[in-house]
Amino acid sequence: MTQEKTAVVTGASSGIGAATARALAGEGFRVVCAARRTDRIEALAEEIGGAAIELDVTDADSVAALAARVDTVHVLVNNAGGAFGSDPIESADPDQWRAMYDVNVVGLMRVTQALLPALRASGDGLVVNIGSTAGRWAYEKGGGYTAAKHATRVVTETLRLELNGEPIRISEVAPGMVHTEEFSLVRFGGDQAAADAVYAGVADPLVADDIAEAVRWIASLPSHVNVDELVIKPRAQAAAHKVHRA
Ligand code: 8X3
Repeated sequence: MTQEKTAVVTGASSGIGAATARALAGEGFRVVCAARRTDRIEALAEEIGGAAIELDVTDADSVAALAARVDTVHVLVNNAGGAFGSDPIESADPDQWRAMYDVNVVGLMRVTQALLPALRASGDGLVVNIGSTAGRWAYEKGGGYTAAKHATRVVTETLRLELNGEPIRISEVAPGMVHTEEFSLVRFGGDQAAADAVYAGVADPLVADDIAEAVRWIASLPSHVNVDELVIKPRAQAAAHKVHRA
């Protein structure tokens, strides 16, 4: 059976998702770019010769509609996610915490559930979950996000256990400080100065392409090689609280 290999990337409208879609297309995959903002994913799909499918990972019908349009998937990159708010636990907004759990954890679970038949149909599937160093350490005013990303990590491990014996690899790529156009801006509710302060004085934070390259590499490995987890930080970041600033 000859077939072009298909990759699905969620959250493909910007940042790590868009860069990963480009990198996988460069690796020869037909990439389904999935996200809410159709104008962006349509432009990206045209650029890389892939397809665009509107997707809201927090909406069960939207996820079902995606699954109905793909019958074979070799690579699923669960990238859709984000941080909302930067309050200490004492004053944190439960709705923001729910929203973070919904997109980073339940959304990932929903998409994975829905695409498992297509991953199995490939005969050689790979799921790459985009986690975070926030799934490895705690920091003040990040409780809702770090809790969600710790969950992403555990869900990834659980899936690997549950699918053991099947021809599906399960990886987590966990980036530290990545300077993308939207991540911090969204976290700080559109406050550009607050978003810029995250990266102030840091000579070279990671960029989306750095993480995309890691996903591309994992997807390029022989089928018996499972990269369980890959933590990637910029040289300037030794730990959550240890970032070298000029
Ligand atoms: C993003 C990394 O440092 O903002 O996932 O938690 S951090």
